[in-house]
Amino acid sequence: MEAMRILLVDDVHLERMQLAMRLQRLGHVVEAVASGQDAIEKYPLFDPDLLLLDVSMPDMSGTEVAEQIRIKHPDWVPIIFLSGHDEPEMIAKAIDMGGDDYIVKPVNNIVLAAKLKAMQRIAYMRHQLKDTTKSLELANEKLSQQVNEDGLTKLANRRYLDTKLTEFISWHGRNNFPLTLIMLDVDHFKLFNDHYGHIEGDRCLQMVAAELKKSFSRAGELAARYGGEEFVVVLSNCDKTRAVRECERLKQCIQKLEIPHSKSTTAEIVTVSQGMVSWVPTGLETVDNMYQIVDRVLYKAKEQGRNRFVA
Ligand code: GH3
Ligand code: MG
Ligand code: MG
Ligand code: MG
Repeated sequence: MEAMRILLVDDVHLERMQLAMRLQRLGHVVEAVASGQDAIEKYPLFDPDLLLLDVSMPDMSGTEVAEQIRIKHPDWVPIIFLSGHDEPEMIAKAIDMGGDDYIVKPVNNIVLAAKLKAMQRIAYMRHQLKDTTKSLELANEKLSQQVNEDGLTKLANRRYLDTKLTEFISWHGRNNFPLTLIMLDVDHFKLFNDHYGHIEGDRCLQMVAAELKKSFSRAGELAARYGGEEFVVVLSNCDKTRAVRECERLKQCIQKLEIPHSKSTTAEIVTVSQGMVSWVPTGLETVDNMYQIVDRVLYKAKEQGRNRFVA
């Protein structure tokens, strides 16, 4: 049996000393105290693996001590009560009050060792369960993040965008608030890839995405990768006046990145074109309807010479 840190509480000096010695002989580290108050004070300092608690003590009974420790320290530590009484009601009550087991005095050595072993086994299984639960929670968290995230840019992905936009449409429809949808497309990106290579192309998308993430990180704002070199921004409760300002600001932000693009036929740097729609939804629009509409507007921005937005 592995050594345990045992906090022993008994008001009778001789009994306490004898039991402490026997526990030490079994290889355990023992802290022995004479009252419930001492036990409560010692508990956090000693940090025991197990409590041996005398039930009958003058100032504070063992069950009261157990109750207080259970309230103060939610992290479970096994408690074994010690008592000269072997009436079934006493045993049942002690266990009701938060005890895990009960040993009748005089304490028999074999029974003591066996019960310590049982508690140790439970504590060990509990630790294992906790570890497993923790790693499952972490894995779960990571997974649900990955499900909604685009791997390259770490922006929300298309799947998340579809879900959120659907919610936004019905909420704004119900509340009669304006909703804004912006679709952006990197200009001459095929030429960029052809000239600088796919890796640089990926880096360029990451930089544009980081800018979007920074620009639209408040509540009610969502930036997502729609697909390829196309992104979508959704702005809750945003009318056309504000949306125009946002598009202009975004255009400037991307320009300020000054990502060289020597093969662009419209600028020397990477730019984006944007299509924007602001409307008060009826609530019946589908996301595909809306993508189609905003894509048509984006096409106009391309036609008109790129590095601009059309509303
Ligand atoms: P336009 O200004 O009209 O938008 O021209 P464009 O060249 O940007 O448009 P086009 O749709 O012809 O090309 C888009 C290019 O984007 C083609 C495709 O290879 C590239 N692309 C799409 N996804 C990725 C990606 O994840 N990484 C990289 N490096 N390139 C991508
Ligand atoms: Mg006593
Ligand atoms: Mg495109
Ligand atoms: Mg493009």
